[in-house]
Amino acid sequence: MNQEQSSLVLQSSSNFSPPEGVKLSYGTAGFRADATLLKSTVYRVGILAALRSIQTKSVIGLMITASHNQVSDNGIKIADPNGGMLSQLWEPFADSLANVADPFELVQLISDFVSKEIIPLDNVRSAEILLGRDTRPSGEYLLEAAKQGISSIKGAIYHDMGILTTPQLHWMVRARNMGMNSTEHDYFQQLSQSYRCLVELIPDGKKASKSNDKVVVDGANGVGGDKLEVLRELCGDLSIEVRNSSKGEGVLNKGVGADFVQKEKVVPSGFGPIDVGLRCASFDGDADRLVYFLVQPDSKLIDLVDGDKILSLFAHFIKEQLDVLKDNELEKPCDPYHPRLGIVQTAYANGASTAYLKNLGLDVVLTPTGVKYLHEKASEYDIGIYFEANGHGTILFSDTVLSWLEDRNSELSSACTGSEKHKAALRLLAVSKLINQAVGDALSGLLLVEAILLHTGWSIQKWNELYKDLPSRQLTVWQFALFFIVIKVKVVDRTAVVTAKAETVVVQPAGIQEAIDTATAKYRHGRCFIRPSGTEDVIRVYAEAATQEETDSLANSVAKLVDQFLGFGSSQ
Ligand code: G16
Repeated sequence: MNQEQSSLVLQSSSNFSPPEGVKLSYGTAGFRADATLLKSTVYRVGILAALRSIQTKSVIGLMITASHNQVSDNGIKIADPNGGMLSQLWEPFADSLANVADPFELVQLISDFVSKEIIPLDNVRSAEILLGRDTRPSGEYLLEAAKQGISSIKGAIYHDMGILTTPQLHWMVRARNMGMNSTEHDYFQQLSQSYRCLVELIPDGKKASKSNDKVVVDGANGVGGDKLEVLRELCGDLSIEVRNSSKGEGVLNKGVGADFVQKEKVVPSGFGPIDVGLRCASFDGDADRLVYFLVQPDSKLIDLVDGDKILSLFAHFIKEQLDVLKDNELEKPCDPYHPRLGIVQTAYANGASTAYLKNLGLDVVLTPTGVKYLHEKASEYDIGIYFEANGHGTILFSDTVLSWLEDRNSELSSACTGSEKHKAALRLLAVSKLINQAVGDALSGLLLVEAILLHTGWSIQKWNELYKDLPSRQLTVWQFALFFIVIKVKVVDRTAVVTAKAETVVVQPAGIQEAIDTATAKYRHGRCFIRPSGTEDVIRVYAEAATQEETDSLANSVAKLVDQFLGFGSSQ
C-alpha cells in the first residue's frame, strides 16, 4: 500500500475509533449490535467493500440493517458480486478489521491483507459500492460512516440507493454485475411481470374455482410494507392489504413482524378479530423473511405457516412442473437430462416437513443456521430450494437448468404451443425470474406463494394441512412433533458453545449435550438443540415435542441447563 493510500486511511480513521472494551464479530449475517457501537465498524466495512470490489472487479453492496433485531440495534450486511453474502473466506479479515484499535495497526492490517490477496491498490480503475439502508433512524449516520470508509480507498465510489429492503439491494448488485437492468423500478417490473405471467398460465378450470381473496400483510413497521404497496399496484388484481408499514406509529419489529410472529405464535399488533380465517403474512424489519399465519378464533393466538410450509409448497409446485416436463418415453426417449431438485433446511426444520419432502422423493440436506450456508448448498443442485423455519429462503436455478428450460420452451412452442408441457416450462422460467436469485426475499416469496395458491386453488387452511396427508408410506404427522418453541437464554459468553453436525450436537462445554439428551428423552417425540445466536447476544434453545405443554417444559428444562453450564447462575 503506497504512502498516499496509507495517509488517506490514517486520516479518515481518526474519526472512527472502535468502542473500548467491545469485541464485535462477523455473525450469521454480518455485524450487528447496539447502533451506538457501530460507527467505526461500518466505516471499516466500507473499506472492506472497496477492497472486495477492486479484487473481484465487480460491484459490491452494503446494507445498513439489523433486520429482525430491536430498533436500537443496527448492523451491516455485505453483498458479494453474485448478490449473495460475503465470501466466508473474507470473514476473518472482517473480524480483525472491526476490532483493531490502533490506527497504525489498522493500516498495517489492510496493507498485509492487500499483499496477501494481491489486490491491485495502486492501479484502481474503479471500485463501486451500492449502499442501502432500512428505516432505522441510526441508518442515516451509519451510512455516512460507510461512505467515509469507501472514500478512504482511492478510486472507490459509492451510489446511495436510499431506503430499500435488504433483498432489493442484493438483487441490484447481482443484476448490475450480470449487465442487466438494475434499478428499483426494474426490480418491481421483473417481479410483477413474472407474477402476472404465472397467473396467466393457471389452467382455465382452476382460474374460475378460486376467487382472488385478499392477503393481509404485516410489514413489521419497516420498509417491506412500503415497498409492497408499490409492487401491489403493478400486480393486476392481486388483493393485498398492508398493515404496519413504516408510515404508522408503531416501532420497528416491536410486537410485529416475522420473527415475533414465528417465535411468539401470537397475533401481531394491528391484527385481531376481523382477521380470523383470513390469509395473513408477516415480513421482518428488512423484508428478507416471510411467514404466513391464520388468526385463531380467540383472535390472540395464531396458526403459524412458517418457512418449512412455504418450502413445502414451493417444492410441491416445482416438482409438479418438472414431472409434467419429464419426457414421455414413447414421445421422446432420448433426453438424457433430468434436473436435480434438492432441498436445504436447518436443524430448526420441523421433522414433519422433512418427512413430507422426502416422501415426495426429494433429496433433503441440513446445514448450520445462516443463509450463507443454505444458499451455498442449494446452489449445488440444478434447482435448489432452501428455507429456514424462520421464513428466510429462496429457489436457485442453475445456468444449465435455465438453458434447458429455454430450449424446451422453444421446442415446445413450435411443436405444441399451449400444451401442459409448454406451460410447465414457461412456469418454471417465470418462477426463476420472480423469485430472488440472490437471497431470500419476502416480497418475491409472497408473490410466488400467492401465485401457487391461485394455481392449486388451495386455501391457506388446506396449505397448512399439507403434512397431514403423507401418501404412499406409513407416515403420519403423529409420528412427528408438530409443536416447537425457540427461547433465548442470556449467558456470560455465548462463544463458549461450540456445535457440530449442522448444529444438532454441542461439543463444548463438555457434558452439556449428555444433559440435554437426558432431558429430551423424557418427552414423547422430544427433540432439542442449542446454539449461539449470530445476531443477538443469546443462546437459542429449540425444542419440539408431542404437545405444546411438553414442548414448553422441555425448552424450559434445557434453558435451565444452559444457565447452569454457561449462565449467571440465576436458575440455581
Ligand atoms: C439472519 C440470517 C438468517 C438467520 C437469522 C437468525 O436473519 O440471515 O439466516 O436465521 O439471522 O440467526 P441467529 O439465530 O444466528 O441469530 P436476519 O433476518 O435477522 O438477517
